[in-house]
Amino acid sequence: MKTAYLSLGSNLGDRELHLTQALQRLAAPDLIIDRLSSVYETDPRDFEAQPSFLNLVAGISTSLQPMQLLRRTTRVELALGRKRTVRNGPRTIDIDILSFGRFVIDSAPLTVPHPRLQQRRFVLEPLAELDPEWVHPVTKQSVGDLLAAVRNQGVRRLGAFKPPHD
Ligand code: PH2
Ligand code: MG
Ligand code: MG
Repeated sequence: MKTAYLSLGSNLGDRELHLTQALQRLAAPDLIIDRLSSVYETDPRDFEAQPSFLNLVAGISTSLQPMQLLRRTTRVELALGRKRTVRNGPRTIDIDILSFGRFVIDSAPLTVPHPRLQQRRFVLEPLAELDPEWVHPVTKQSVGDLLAAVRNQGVRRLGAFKPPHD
C-alpha cells in the first residue's frame, strides 16, 4: 500500500454533495480514504471568471499503480457528470493526484507531483493540515516553505467536512 494525496474541487451545483459523492465512489478495498482535510472555500485561480470552489485534500492508502489510480479518479469524475470544456473552467468535480508516495512521474497523461501544486494555496493549505511534514520529492521544499511563497490567494477554512445526507 502506498500513501497518496488527492485534491478534490467543485464549483458547480451542490458543491458539498459532489465532494461527498466523489469520496463515496472513490472508497474501495484497494483505495482506502484515511483522512480528510477541512473543507475550504477558495477563489478561482487560473481562469477567474467562474464561481468559487470548495476544495479539500484526501489522504489515501492504495494498492493501485499510479495509472490505475488516474483511471479510477477519471471514472469517478465522469460518473459525476464532469464535462471537459474550458481548460481550468467550472466543474462539478475535479479529482487530481497531488502525490503518490515519493514517486516522480512525468508522462503525458500523468505528472506527479501535480505540476501546479506549488502555485496553489487551495491545495497547499489543506495538504499542510493533513501532513505538515510533506516534502516535494523533486525540489525538496516542505509544504510549509511552499505555502509561505503563495500569499494573497483567497482561501477560507470552513471547518471539518460534514457530508450532507443524500
Ligand atoms: N481548479 C482548477 C483551476 N482553478 N481554483 C480553485 N480555487 N480551486 C480549484 O480546484 C481549481 C481552481 C483546475 O483544476
Ligand atoms: Mg485540477
Ligand atoms: Mg483535474
